[in-house]
Amino acid sequence: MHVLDKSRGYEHPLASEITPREVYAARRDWLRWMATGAAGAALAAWAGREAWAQTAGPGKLPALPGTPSKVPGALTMEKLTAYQDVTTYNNFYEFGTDKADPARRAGSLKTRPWTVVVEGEVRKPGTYDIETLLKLASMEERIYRLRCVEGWSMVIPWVGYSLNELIRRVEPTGNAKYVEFHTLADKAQMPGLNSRVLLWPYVEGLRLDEAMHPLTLLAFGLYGEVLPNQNGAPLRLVVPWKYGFKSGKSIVKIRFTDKQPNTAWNVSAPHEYGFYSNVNPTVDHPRWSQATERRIGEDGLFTRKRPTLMFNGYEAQVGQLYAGMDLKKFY
Ligand SMILES: Nc1nc2c(c(=O)[nH]1)N[C@H]1C(S)=C(S)[C@@H](COP(=O)(O)O)O[C@H]1N2
Ligand SMILES: [Mo]
Repeated sequence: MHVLDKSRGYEHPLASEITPREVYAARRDWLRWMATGAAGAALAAWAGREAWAQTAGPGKLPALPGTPSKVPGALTMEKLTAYQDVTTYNNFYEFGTDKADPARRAGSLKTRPWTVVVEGEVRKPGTYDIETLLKLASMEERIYRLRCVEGWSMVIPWVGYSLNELIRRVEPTGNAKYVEFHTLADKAQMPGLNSRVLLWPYVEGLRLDEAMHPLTLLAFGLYGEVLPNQNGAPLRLVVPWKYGFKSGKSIVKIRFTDKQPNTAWNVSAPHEYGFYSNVNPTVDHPRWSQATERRIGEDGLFTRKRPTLMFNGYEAQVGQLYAGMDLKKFY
């Protein structure tokens, strides 16, 4: 509900109607405007500290603040998808295939203690504790579009740091060409593992240069708080120019290899899901078009679908990674 302010002649919401999420979004928009340079670098830095100290997430989970990322392309100005939608409309097949299953069932996921094994073609393999990973590099806020291969999208404010911060520290050998991500597969905690929709564990992979790209995010939080279980707590990958399934949730192992990994979706339906899976409006899924997408939260009787952008709108940042490749062949 909005009221008319007669003295100013336009509508504004009553203070009592402003939710914490709207306060968050308003601060975020203001902060991003400051960070665009309009307000000057020094002022932006000051604004960052002040606004970040005050920023409240939805308040359900422990706070995990990050400073606005300086990585090119990392802060889209688009309207954020509501926290409610981001956390109740999920794909996390380990908890069931219905969009509502993860929010309903992932409460059983134990996120402490948690370790990530780093192995394969690296000079410094090892087992990294979640507390160590949380402190490994400084936390950044990244606001990314997320495009699911099913034809819907969201805009999500993640908190984390570039995966390359971790990769650099483990020192890949000259043989490391690909990175494999294994996510948790524990039947005691994950009822969806009884189904044969996929071969468990859920494995995904990237080429090493894709994994090293600064936009490839190791995410620990969203909306200024730690990740809700249904979004892949305590840590997950976010690769914004690829279909969402490339971004594995609840990662337990990172393996460096010289061979292209067999990934869960590619193994289950190779003609439908390729290893690359870059968002591409000109390469359709065999069963549906990828030219447009439905932005979650915008659905309405007269809402038009949005055009899907090449590399999900990150072409300027990542197009070079695929120079000379036939993207119809390497889908
Ligand atoms: N372990 C695991 N990771 C996963 C999935 C999954 O089923 N299991 N689904 C993927 C798909 S298809 C998408 S679209 C995104 C959804 O992330 P979100 O629920 O946080 O928006 O997670 C990806 N990561
Ligand atoms: Mo997806």
